[in-house]
Amino acid sequence: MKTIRSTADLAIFGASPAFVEPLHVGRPNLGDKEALLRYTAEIYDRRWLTNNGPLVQELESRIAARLGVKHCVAMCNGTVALEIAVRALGLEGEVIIPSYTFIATAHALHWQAITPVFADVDPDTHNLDPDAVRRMITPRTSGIIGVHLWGRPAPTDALQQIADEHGLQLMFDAAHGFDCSHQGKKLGNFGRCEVLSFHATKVFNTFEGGAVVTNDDELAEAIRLMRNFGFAGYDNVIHPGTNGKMPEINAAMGLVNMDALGEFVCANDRCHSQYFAALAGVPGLTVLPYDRDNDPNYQYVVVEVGDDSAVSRDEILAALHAENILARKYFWPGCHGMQPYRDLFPHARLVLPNTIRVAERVIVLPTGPTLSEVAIDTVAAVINQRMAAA
Ligand code: T4K
Repeated sequence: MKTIRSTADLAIFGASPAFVEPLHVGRPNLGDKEALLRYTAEIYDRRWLTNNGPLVQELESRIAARLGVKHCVAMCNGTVALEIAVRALGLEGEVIIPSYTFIATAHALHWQAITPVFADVDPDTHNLDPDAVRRMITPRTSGIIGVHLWGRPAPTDALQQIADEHGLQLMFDAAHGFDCSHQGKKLGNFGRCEVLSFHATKVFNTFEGGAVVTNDDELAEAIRLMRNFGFAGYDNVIHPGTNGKMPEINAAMGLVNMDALGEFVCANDRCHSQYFAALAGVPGLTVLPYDRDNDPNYQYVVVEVGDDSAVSRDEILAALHAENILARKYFWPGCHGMQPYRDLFPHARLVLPNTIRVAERVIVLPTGPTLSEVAIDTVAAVINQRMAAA
């Protein structure tokens, strides 16, 4: 098998894929291995493995300080963090969310017998369209969950205004937005609370993990109780709760990765810039830009295949997959097209024209510290070659 070392090699790879090892979207970012092993030995010796251990507390303090929020409550994953936040806000009935998001945003509601109501997105930003949100409000609506998709800020002011006008709760799914800013503040400071994901595929990972961040003291207190079955000391349960705790080993990974976060973001920025330049002149393709003023983490390299493209999104994807470049079509087909929502709301698509359009156009490309310049050149060359062959 031939591994492509330069774009010139493309001419001769013939039936062999460009990469022997697949190129993945979401390859984990890893900090210093020795530091992780030292933390692991410490955990072992201390025999304190979970239940609000010292490393979890240290990680929470560091995240809160970094984001400039009063409270960070670390969790076992982002989905449970969403579920707990939804419950702590007392959401019920219907909650408005985008359909164009990872399925966890919808499931966190449905799992608690709350109806997710899908509002359309702005086709330029891929984030909730405030006018579409207004149209979906009913007497049963109790809240809105905005998603900062790709780490690009949702329209926080417009959503807050709608929430205030209608007496609704507003929270954000900031799973993609760790360490990104908006209006001079880090994401995490908007709505009543925001939810982070530290999954392996995220810019900052704790293997699995997540957190709720908030500036609201009472809410933070309730969320802390709910994370640990409602315990307020030995034998004293004062609140309904679940098990959302982050283990110490995950917090150790977080502390290690926190020290390397700057390098991860730098590598993502390098990849994004290189793709941006390499695909700039290709008719029909747009690499989504990030606003440097918002401290983007550049975790997602999102390419939109326009109507003027000679080749369809799926044809480009097939060409990439044939070369072992495992690009993805996040978040196709939108939550409304997945179960149980497809059966529950068969007409949802009628109010989601932009969602459908965007979901049919997006390709997410591999990125991150493991990607060399040659690899990115090769990915771009495969795309260019497929476009030229049309
Ligand atoms: N809200 C939003 C907006 C989200 O995007 C997410 C998660 C959540 C909420 C929920 O947060 P968590 O409960 O997950 O903390 C992945 C992630 O599993 C998911 O965390 C993430 N969003 C979503 C966008 O992406 P999949 O279905 O794409 O995962 P998978 O297994 O296909 O992995 C993606 C790629 O990463 C593959 O090409 C292989 C590579 N990979 C993956 C893992 C786990 C590795 O190379 N090494 C690994 O260890 O969902």
